[in-house]
Amino acid sequence: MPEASSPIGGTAAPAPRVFSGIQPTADSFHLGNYLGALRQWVSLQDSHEAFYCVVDLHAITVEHDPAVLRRRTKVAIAQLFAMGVDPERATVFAQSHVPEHAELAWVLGCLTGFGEAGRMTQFKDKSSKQGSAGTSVGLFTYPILQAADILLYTPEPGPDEQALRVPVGEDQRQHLELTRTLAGRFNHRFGTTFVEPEAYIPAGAAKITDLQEPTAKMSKSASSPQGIVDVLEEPGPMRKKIMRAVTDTGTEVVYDEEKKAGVTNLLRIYSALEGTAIGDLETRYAGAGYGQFKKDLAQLVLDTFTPIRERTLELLGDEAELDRLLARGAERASRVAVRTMETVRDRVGFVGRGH
Ligand code: ATP
Ligand code: LTN
Repeated sequence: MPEASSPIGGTAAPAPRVFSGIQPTADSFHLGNYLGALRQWVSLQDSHEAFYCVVDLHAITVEHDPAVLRRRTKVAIAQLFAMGVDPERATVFAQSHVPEHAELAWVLGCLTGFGEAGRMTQFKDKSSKQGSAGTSVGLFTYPILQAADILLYTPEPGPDEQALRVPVGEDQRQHLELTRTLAGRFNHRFGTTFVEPEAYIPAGAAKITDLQEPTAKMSKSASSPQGIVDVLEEPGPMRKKIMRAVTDTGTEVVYDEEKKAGVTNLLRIYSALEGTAIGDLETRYAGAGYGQFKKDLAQLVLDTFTPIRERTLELLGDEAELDRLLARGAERASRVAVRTMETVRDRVGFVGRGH
């Protein structure tokens, strides 16, 4: 029997690994990112060897401004630390600092069918918004780069192999399935190299919807400013947005995905932030009306995000320190990525450089 895993630094078997990535495509992360993914990043670092990546290569799959990308990458990193990702325990880095990501993506791309890549729903959504002239090949191969991100950090496969967990929101499930398929295909053709990663999707908070359009995902690129609650938002506007969130006719605070999508979304957010079951919230607000419910929810969101905003601004005030932390993350990530890539090159049949 394999020994139970222990926290990093313990003496038993090594901790399972966790890998996740987020794009620096906005001036702030939002409530959906926080509840669907980032909050798990923080809690998983206690029990896992964690690798967290700001995926700037993915961010150029749509048109971008270089200066804006550079700033957003720094803001993204600062927010991760402000939320509680600990640079001592977790490896936090920028994807472009570790060139093996692009190299493995090429190899995996050569194992991916054209039709298989064409079935990715995120590509279909995003390319329909860009129009065919604006859709890059990079947007098409985006999920393959994501598979490479994850598989570079594979633990050693074998009978006692450690898990490779990937905390993401529900919208990423299909990309995770593709990653598993590609890992299995590579292993089958070239010998067992990768552990198949597992999606780690939080129940309940996996999909937070737009405050103004409660059937659509809250999204950095698609939501209107009124539909999205930014982590770095000022308290005044944040409160207003929640008070103005679309609810439904009627007054009862009850969960009903079909008939009351707006209230249901707010209940999910409340439940995830406070750690209270939805049923208990329904009881608490029975007969109280939407106003009181929204007012309390706004306060809860403010209490959660205000310290994160303040800490982010503080961290951004010391760029030299942020750069130092990024360099350290890149160095740690490279140690793993370089080794995986050496094995991949050898298995695929590339001639060694013969030192
Ligand atoms: P974009 O609109 O640019 O695609 P996004 O807002 O969807 O961006 P991503 O950078 O794609 O954000 O996602 C980062 C992480 O947050 C992913 O793990 C994703 O699953 C999760 N996530 C994004 N939006 C939501 C949401 N509305 N509810 C739950 N999780 C979400
Ligand atoms: N595609 C993801 C971002 C992402 C990612 C990853 C997530 C890129 N590489 C690796 C998990 C693991 C998104 O759009 N949210």
